[in-house]
Amino acid sequence: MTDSLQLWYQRPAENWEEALPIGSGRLGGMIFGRTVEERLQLNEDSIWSGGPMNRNNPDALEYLAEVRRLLADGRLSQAERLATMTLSGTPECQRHYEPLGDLWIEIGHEEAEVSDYRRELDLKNGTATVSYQWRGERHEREHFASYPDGVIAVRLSADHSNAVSFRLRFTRGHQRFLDSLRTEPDGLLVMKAGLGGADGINVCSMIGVQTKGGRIRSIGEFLVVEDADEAVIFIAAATTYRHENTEAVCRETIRSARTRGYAELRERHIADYSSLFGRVELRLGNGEGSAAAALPTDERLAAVRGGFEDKGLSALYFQYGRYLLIASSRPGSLPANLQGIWNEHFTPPWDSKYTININAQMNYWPAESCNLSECHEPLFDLLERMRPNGRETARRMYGCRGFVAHHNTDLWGDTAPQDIYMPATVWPMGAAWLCLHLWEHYAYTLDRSFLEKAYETMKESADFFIDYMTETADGKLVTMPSVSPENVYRLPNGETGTLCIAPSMDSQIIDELFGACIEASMLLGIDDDFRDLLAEARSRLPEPKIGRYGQLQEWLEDYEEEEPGHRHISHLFALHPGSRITPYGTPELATAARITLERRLASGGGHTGWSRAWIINLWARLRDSDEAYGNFMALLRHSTLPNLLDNHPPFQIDGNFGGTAGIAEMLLQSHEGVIDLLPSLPKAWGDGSVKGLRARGGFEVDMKWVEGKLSQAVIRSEHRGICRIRKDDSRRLVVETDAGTRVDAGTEGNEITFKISAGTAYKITTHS
Ligand code: FUC
Repeated sequence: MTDSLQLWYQRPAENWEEALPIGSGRLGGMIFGRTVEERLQLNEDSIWSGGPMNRNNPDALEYLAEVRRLLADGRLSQAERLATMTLSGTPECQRHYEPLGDLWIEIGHEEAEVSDYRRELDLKNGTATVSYQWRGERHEREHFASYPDGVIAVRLSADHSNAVSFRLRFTRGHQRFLDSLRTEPDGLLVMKAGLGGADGINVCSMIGVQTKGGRIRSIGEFLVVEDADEAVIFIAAATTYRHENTEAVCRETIRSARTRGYAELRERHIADYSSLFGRVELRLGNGEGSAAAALPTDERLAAVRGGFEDKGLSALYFQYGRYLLIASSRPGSLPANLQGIWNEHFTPPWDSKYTININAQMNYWPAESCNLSECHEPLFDLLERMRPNGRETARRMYGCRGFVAHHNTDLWGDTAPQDIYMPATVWPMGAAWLCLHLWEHYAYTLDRSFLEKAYETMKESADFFIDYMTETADGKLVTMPSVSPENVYRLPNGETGTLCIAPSMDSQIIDELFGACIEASMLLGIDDDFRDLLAEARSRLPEPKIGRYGQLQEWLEDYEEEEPGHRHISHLFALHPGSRITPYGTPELATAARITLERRLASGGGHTGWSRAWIINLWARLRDSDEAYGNFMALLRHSTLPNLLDNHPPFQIDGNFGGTAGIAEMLLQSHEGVIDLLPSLPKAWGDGSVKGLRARGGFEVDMKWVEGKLSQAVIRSEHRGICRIRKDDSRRLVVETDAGTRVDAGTEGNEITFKISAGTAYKITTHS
């Protein structure tokens, strides 16, 4: 049976890019599905090298005025030369993420003797299975990562008795990166490692085996299972980042898992996981994709690369993004990093940490719209850890109040600049952008007590900019120095530079941040004076400008771009994820944004997975369904690995999350205070339905469409209030309660408005 919510393959994974991810937010595993020697590549989210550091550059404040003066005088290269020394972190690099290790299960079933092989990841239950025929026996392995029980569990079984035998070994960097490894007589393997660096983290991991029938022996580094009817492997890990006695924690986790047993753990896992995953359903097309679903996922992807339309794969990709967020970000875990939690490298690309000039934020774009609001929480916890550090950075490096972060952070919430790399390093906007996620969470949930706390954080970020911004001769308030991530401009004399005054993105982020603080303070009925101060400052921010090509300007000046197809599209922040530029509200700016996108794409833009994913969201906001869809296809064709993980290249998870968010954005928008049903529905998705998407204002929305047009929507809210819906064509919208009572809806321009009571479902139908 092939379910449309499965990724499946007919061969074991040859490499990491083909293996399948499972995760509980804190623990992660990549399953290769091999039959001779299985590899489970393991991660724990707090395995990072080294302790917290104070990297604030002690010389920054002394030279800040000089950097500013050089910049204002147009002496760019001198400004940059000084900034590389004074405005970088000391040392330049934050901490990095590392793997837990590998579990090797030596089974010895030679591939030549294996038939009827299937490896699958079931998104409905959050389980991964490998099954095959070997010498007349059916063998199966099932895996899941349990959030409620804090373990990864693997069950090995066969349809014959005494048929389960294997040898098990744990390695960490070929045993170069661990301090002790020992087995205990009752089928337990214990590993300990110090992760290096002053005040560094230590990890303990335990692997516990339980069998039905047969024998378990502990020999040297190995656990040996012989002639069992069934065996279960439980994997626990804990670090000193969270626990003092990691060994006791692991021992208790394994003890409790063994006591409950596999079946109960599995039941608890599925109940927990599906309570999140099951909130949203998406069907694209009329089931005509089911023939494609009978193909293995890698073959489906290859067919799409060849131009085949596979709506089912698009829906699968969407749900996979939701699966990955649940698997890499749960309350209490660290946020999803550049690789989610799945990383096999000891020195991973970009340290597998948090790049906060786009990537970490993109990871959370689907959190609210795709009904996984609680998966957003780890990002807020990280932001709170950044706050005291960012306060220190603001004071020490810039002499400012408030708190600041630059373009990277790590598990300690480090806020000093990262790298000595001018296109990225000097950018004081990371925390401000993250603060907007707090506001988004409130906008979707209307959780007032959350807002009360979040407001203090947002306000402290705003405080920084009140102090950091300087005034230009014509009275504008500008960030200085800063960069437009990570692009380079060219001056008429051929000189190139990055450091600048008020790149467009900065003004746009500050505009949204101040706007959010103003609204929040009004909602909470506090801080009148501060609100006035912000409103005044906000009115003096540089406005978005249209440049010589009709494009939205990336910088305050209409500079030429050194690389017009650059992957970052920072100056379209106000279109997405911001909300200041909209086709209805600011048509000229929306046109300029379109020209910017066209120029980027014509010059080879969208070449990294996340860049392509951002472009999808931007087109969806411009209500251009053809472009949104075309770029989504390009994401599948050019930036997706056989296991459907995003390929920057290399693997980086943001494209998955951005792609999923982009699909939600095509189906439903709510950033203008009005609910927009199917604002950017691709023609290719002619008929379909979706259940459980979320809209700002506390709404949950189901929709059905036929031949590209809405046929019915159902809207629910846990809050009473006013519901505004955009009406996009001449058809009438009729609103009824679920009990069938007609609801009076006012029409104004292209909107209908009606009162909504908490807990009632409202059905909206279209009539010509
Ligand atoms: C930013 C991007 C790169 C990459 C890195 C992790 O620096 O410009 O493309 O995604 O983050």
